[in-house]
Amino acid sequence: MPIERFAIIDSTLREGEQFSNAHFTTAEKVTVAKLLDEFGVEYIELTSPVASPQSFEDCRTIAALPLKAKVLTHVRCHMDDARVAVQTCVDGIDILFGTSSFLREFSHGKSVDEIIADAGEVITFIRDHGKEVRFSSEDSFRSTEGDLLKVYTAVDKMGVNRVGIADTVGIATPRQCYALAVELRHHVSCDIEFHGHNDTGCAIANSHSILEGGATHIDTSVLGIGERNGITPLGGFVARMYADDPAAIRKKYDLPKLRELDELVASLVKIDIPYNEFVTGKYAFHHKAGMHTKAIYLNPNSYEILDPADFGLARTINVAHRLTGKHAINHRAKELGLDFGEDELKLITRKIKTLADAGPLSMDQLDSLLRDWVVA
Ligand code: HCA
Ligand code: CU
Repeated sequence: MPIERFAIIDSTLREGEQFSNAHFTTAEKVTVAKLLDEFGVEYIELTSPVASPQSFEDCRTIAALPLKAKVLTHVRCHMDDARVAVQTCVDGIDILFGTSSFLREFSHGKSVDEIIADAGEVITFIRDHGKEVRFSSEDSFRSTEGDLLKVYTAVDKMGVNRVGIADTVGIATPRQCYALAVELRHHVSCDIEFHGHNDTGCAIANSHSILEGGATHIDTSVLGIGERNGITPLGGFVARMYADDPAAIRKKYDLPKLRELDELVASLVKIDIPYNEFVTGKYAFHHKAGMHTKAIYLNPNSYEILDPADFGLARTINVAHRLTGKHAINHRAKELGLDFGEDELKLITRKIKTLADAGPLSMDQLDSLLRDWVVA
């Protein structure tokens, strides 16, 4: 599958509910789901209907909304859960079973053959109800490759729409992700989903690498919220894909909605958008050093791979500081309707740098200095 044909499974309303500060009301979930749909994610994943009575109702409510995105819920690979999940009218059900030696020893205690047998019953049941089904192996990267491939091959034959690779503990590297997808492609014909935690900051790189290896679906959440420090952030992942092919991503997603999504979810979970958040962080499009700003004025592409305008945002060029340069100052002067010759500009720049050495200058101070220079 060509890399541009990937799909996003946004899990803000499932993995994101596992974020420490998250507690979404039904109305909030509906608002988030609608905005994700307007943005254009292909799937929206919801908390298990078995989690609580309200979670069950919320699945039904969101599944009944007129969304373009397919609605999924997420349950353990267990008939008790599957029976409840099919009653919620979602489009598909993501099921999960741990194959790592840790989980086999310390969690469910089942052998690989027992896992396959249990999965068979659940998958057949879900398919018989006309729903999409995905089988994912929790903690995939600490499972032996032999066990993983055996389970994935078996569930592929049972007719799952997707197998899921889950980096539950955030241990995987981009190279491992790529290699696993390439290997898996030789064994299964269904789609391949990736769910990656971000404990060591590799979630976006892992998502991109695994797509290059042959995966098709990537789990994200708004601002990356989830267990611990979360998973692949929607904005960062979209930025990564945009860097590969801006036109394709502009067509696929309503990019200016990203800011609304980040702001909405940040306020719901009572956090600030991190200053260095991809795309929507306060300083994501700030340019400062003289060498950078000179080039940015001539061609923004020289120091920007993301065009802020595509995301409904604007760049800021910082002029009033000691790293400034005469091009930046000239530009600001022109914005104020002032015209200086080359020699004067050099003098003004030196003066500004000297003043700024004493401490930060405000834009107002800089503007006054430029205006007063004319008068003087
Ligand atoms: C968890 C489960 C999960 C599931 C991922 C998946 C994980 O909360 O521990 O279904 O693919 O990270 O393994 O989120
Ligand atoms: Cu997870």
